[in-house]
Amino acid sequence: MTASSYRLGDTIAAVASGPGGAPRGIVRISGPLTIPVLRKLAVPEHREQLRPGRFARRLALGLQLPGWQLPLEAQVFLWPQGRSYTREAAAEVHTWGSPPVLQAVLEQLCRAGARPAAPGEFTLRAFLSGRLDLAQAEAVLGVIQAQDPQELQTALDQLAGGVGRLLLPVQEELLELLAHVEAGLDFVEEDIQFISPEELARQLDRLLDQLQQLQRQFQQRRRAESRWRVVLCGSPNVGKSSLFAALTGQAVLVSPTPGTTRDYLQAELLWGGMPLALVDTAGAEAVSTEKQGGVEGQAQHLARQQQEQADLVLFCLDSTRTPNAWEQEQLSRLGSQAIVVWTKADLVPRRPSRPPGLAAQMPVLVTSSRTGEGLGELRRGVVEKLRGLGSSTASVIPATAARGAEALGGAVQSLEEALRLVQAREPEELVAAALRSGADWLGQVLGTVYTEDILDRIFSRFCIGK
Ligand SMILES: Nc1nc2c(ncn2[C@@H]2O[C@H](COP(=O)(O)OP(=O)(O)OP(=O)(O)O)[C@@H](O)[C@H]2O)c(=O)[nH]1
Ligand SMILES: [Mg+2]
Repeated sequence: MTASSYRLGDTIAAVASGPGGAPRGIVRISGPLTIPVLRKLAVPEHREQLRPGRFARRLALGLQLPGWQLPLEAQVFLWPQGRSYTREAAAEVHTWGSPPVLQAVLEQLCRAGARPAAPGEFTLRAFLSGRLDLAQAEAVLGVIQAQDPQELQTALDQLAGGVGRLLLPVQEELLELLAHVEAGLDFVEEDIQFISPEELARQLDRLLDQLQQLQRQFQQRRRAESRWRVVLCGSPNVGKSSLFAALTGQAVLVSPTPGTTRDYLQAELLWGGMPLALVDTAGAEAVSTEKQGGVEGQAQHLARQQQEQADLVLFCLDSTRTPNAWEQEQLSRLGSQAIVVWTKADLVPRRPSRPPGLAAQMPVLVTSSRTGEGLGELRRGVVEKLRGLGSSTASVIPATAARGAEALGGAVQSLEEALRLVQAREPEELVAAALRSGADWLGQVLGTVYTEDILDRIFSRFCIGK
C-alpha cells in the first residue's frame, strides 16, 4: 500500500503491542468512528459511558466477543479529537496480552466499522495532521528500531524536534531574504530596493556557511549509520600496525622496515556500545615525485583517502624520537577530530609529557603495544570522542540524515546559484527563484514540503500498529 492509497477518512485499528504473549496487550483505534465502533463492542450496560468528551478518559469496560461466554475485561483509554497522537478521535484497548484475544478484539472492531491499519498509518496521520514533522515521524521509527541506548537517545532527541531546532532558524532567515527580494520586485518601476545587493550577498554567504556546516553534520551522521571510522595515521614505522594488532587481537604484518603496510586493514569493533571500524593505513610522508606512480604512491593515496573519510584520526607518533618536519606540520593541522597517540612507550622510560609543537588542547595518549600500557585509556578516549562527535553532529537518526543530506545539498546549490546571480547583478526575479528553490529544499528536510514518494519511502518501513 502506498501513502497515497491510505484512505484518511477511515477509522483504523491495529494491535499495537509487540507480537507474542505478554501480560497486557494493546489494540489501537483512530478515526471518526472510534466511539461508535467501541459502542458496538461494549456490553449494553457500559455503552452509555462511551460518549465524546472534551478530555482524555480511562474507562473500565466489558467487551463482547463472539463465542465468549463472559465479557472481556478491558481498560479503554479515549482521546477526543485534537488531543490524540493522530489528532483524531482515538482509543486504546488495554487487555490480556494473548495474541488470539487481541486478534479477536481487532476482528470485532473491524466488523463494527473500522479497518485494519497499514504499517505506519497512525504515524502518517500524526504527520498529516501536523502533530509531527517528517523528521519526527522518522524518529518514531528510530525509537522503535533503536538497538542501543545511544540510538534511542538520538531518536528521542529528534522526536523532541532536534532537526527543526537546527533548521528552522535558517529557513526563517532565508524566507525573510526572499520576502525582501520579492518586495523589491513589486517596486521595480519605482526603483525601490528593500535590500542592497551587497547586503544580500553578505547574508547569503552567511546562510551558506551554516547550511554547509549542517550538511557536513548530516553526512557524518549518515556515515555513522554503519560504523564510526577510526583511522590510524602517521609516519612509516611508528607502530600503527602493532597498535592495530594490540587493539583488535588480529594478526597483522609488522616489521622494522618502514613501508610494511601497503594496503589498509580494517577491523569492525564494538567499544563501549559504539560500533566502529578501526583502520590501519600505510605510513604517510611527503612522497617524492618519482615514487608517486609506484606502489608507495598508491599506498599513500589510499592512506590519505582513509584519513579524509575518518570520523576520528589516531595520529601516531614514535616516542623514541622527536617529531620530524612532516609530523610537526601534520600536528599543527590536526583538528578536533583527532587524538595524538605516543607509541612504543616501553622503549622510553623518561619522556617529556607532550610532543613539542602540539596545540595545548590536543589530547595525547601514551601507549605501548608490547606491554599493553595505555591501551585501555586509548579505547576509552576513542569512545568518549565519538560520543562527543555523536552529540555535536546533528541529532538525527540515520534515515533522516540520509534524506536530509541530499536535500541540504540541493539547498546549498540553490543558494550558491542565488549568490552567483546577485554578484553578477542578474535580475532579481532569478535571484528570487533560486532562493525559493533553496527554501523548498529545506522544507524537504523538515518535511513541510514532501512528495508522495518520500512518504512512501518513510512510512512503508514502519510496522503495523505504529
Ligand atoms: N618495543 C616496542 N616496539 C614496537 C611497538 N610498536 C611497534 N614496535 C616496533 O616498531 C616497528 C614498526 O612497527 P609497525 O607496527 O610495523 O609500524 P607501522 O607504523 O605499521 O609501519 P608501516 O606499516 O611501515 O607504516 C616494528 O619493529 C615493531 O615491532 C611497541 O609498543 N614497543
Ligand atoms: Mg603498518
